[in-house]
Amino acid sequence: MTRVHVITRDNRALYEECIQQFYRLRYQIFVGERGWDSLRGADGLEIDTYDNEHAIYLLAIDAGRVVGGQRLYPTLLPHMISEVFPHLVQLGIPQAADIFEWTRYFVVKERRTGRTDCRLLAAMQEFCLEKNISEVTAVVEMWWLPRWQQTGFKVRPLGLPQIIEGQPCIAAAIEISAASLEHVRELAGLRGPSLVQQAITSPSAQRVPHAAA
Ligand code: A1S
Repeated sequence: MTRVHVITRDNRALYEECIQQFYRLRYQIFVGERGWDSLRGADGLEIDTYDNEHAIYLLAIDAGRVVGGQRLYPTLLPHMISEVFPHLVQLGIPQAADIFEWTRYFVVKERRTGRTDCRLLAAMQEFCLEKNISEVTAVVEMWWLPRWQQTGFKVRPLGLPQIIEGQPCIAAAIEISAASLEHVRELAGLRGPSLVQQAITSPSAQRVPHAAA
C-alpha cells in the first residue's frame, strides 16, 4: 500500500532521491500540465524560496516512486501568502506557531480518481493533529471548495476571490480536527494512522524504505 512519508530537515538525508523526484514532478505537473508559467525554469525542477530547511514534505511513495506530494511551511516566517498573495487576504493573514501554509499539492496522473488523493489529505490532517497545528492556510482555485466540502474539511475564506493567471482563486484557512481526519480516512479506506516517520537515528533507517512503501 502507498504510504505517506514525513520528510523534514531532520530526516531529509534519507530521502534525497525522492525529494528530487518531487521537484521534477512539480515541474512536470505545475508548469507542464497546469501551465503555471511563472514557475518555468531551465533545469526541469520546480524549486522555490520556501523549499528550505523549514519546509515539511508529506510524500506518497510507492516502491521508491513518488506518486503524490504536498508541502507545509511555518506562517511565522515570510511565506507565500504573506509575500506573494497578501492582496488575497482581507481579514488579516493568519500567522502563528500553530498555523502552517499548505502548498504544492498533487497526485501523479496514473493515480488520480483513486485513493491517493484522500490518503494525502488524511496525511495532512494526521500530521497536523499530531504536531498540534490548528489550521493550515492555502491559496487555491475555486474548484477546491466543493472538494473540501466532500472530504469533510472546514474552510474559512480569508478574502474575496480574485483572478490569478486567468483562474478565480481564493485564500482560505482549513481547520485541523479529529472529525475531519476521521471523515477523510473513511474516504481513503484507512482504519488508522498511515504516516511513515523515519528517524535518521533509527537503526533500521535505510534510503527509501521499500518494505514500508
Ligand atoms: C494548491 C492546493 C492546496 C490544497 C495546497 O470529474 P472531474 O474530473 O471534473 O473531477 C475533478 C474536478 O472536480 C476537480 N479538479 C481537479 N483538477 C481540476 C482542475 N484543474 N480544474 C477544475 N477542477 C479540477 O477534482 C476532481 C478530481 O480530480 P482528478 O484529477 O480526477 O483526481 P484526484 O485524484 O482527486 O486528484 C486531484 C488533484 C488536484 C490532486 C489532481 O488533479 C492533481 O494533482 N492536479 C494537478 C496539480 C494541481 O492542480 N494541484 C492543485 C493546486 S496546488
